[in-house]
Amino acid sequence: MNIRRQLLKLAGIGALANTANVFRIPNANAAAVDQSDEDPNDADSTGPFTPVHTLDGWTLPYRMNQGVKEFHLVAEEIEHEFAPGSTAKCWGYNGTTPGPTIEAVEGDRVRIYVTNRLPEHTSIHWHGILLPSGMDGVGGLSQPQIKPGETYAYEFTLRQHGTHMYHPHADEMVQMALGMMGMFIIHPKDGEAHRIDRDYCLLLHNWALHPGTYRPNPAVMVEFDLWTMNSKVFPAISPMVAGSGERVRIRVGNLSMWNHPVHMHGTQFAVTGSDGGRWPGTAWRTESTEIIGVGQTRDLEFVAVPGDWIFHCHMAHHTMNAMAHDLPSPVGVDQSAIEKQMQKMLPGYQAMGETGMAEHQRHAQMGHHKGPENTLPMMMGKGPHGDLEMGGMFTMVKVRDEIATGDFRDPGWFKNPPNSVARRISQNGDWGSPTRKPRT
Ligand SMILES: [Cu+2]
Repeated sequence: MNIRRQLLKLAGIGALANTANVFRIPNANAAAVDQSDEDPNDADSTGPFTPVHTLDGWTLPYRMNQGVKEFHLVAEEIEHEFAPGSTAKCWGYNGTTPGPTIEAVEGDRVRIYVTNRLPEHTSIHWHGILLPSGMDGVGGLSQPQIKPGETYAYEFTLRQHGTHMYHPHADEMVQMALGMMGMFIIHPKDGEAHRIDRDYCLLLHNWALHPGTYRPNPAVMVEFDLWTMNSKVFPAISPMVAGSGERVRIRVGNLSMWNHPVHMHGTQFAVTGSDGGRWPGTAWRTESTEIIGVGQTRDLEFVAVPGDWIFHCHMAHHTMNAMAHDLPSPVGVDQSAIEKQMQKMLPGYQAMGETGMAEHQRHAQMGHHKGPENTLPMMMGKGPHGDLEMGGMFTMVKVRDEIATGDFRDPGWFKNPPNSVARRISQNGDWGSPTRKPRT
């Protein structure tokens, strides 16, 4: 995301043009890295925070106005790309879905302007944030709806820290289905108890962007086409990069319509917090999979170990792109007769699935299955050893010894040390004498 372009865009919003301060992005401090293994909650505070890195997204600049941190969100229709080959008319904030991450510090007084450039009214609810009832953003209850063309101001003092979200509380079904949501990160006022070297955040969402269409369908309740991290699908989701030994936090929020068991390879993470703030050490859990329920956030923390480690939802359909859900299973079915019939109508048609679906990606890449326009193949992505056969909520944590602090660039594929890669022993299915349970 080009931050400069976003700043220029914000500068064009007339209501804020007349101020002494410019919007700026929160800064990292230069505190030393603390890699001790002691209970982080017992450690001395390391002072100011490490700013969050919104995967494939951006942080909303703010400006100071007489001691108040001012932000400006603009609700508007946008053109969004889920991955090259799939774009849609979505609704978001300040040009993107998810909207920019709001980042502030416990104790801050914040004023958030919300301008509505949508064709219908809206409001914003600050999900999980403790505030006066009239600032809660429920249209019709806590405030009048924000009509098209209007700007409202929300103002409150942040009395907590943690991983929070924002979203409309007006025609919520439509507005969230079209992409209106964002993260709201509040750092602890005394700094982190244990320094975090990389602080990522991402929002999980689902979209009913049916094959061949260009606008998500808000009426769909179950059968979604795209499963996203920060509104992107694999392979368009960037890897999360870290240096070996760095302490990494991944903050995950879920404003989709499903719960997502997020699983990470290569390490065990501690679940250390949520929109309830950072949990006491006695409440931490060591896991490799954590269910992020609808409307929940979770902080996952670990010390990075070298390698390419995948990070994905464990619902197997959530790591696929658009597909037909309601067909009979082709596995084990001889489709040769059907294939001949289909080829009369669709030259080049190839039946698939008799031996499983692994051939899908290869066929799609060879052009055998020209899907509808604006539709991604179900399986995508290439690794150093071949097709990855993935899509949707799937990315990688790439950890390298030589990554510099603050470098988020994709380092390419991991070079495994010699004799540490699974290897072929035989190409004969009768090789060896494995113990098998006799048939009765
Ligand atoms: Cu999922």
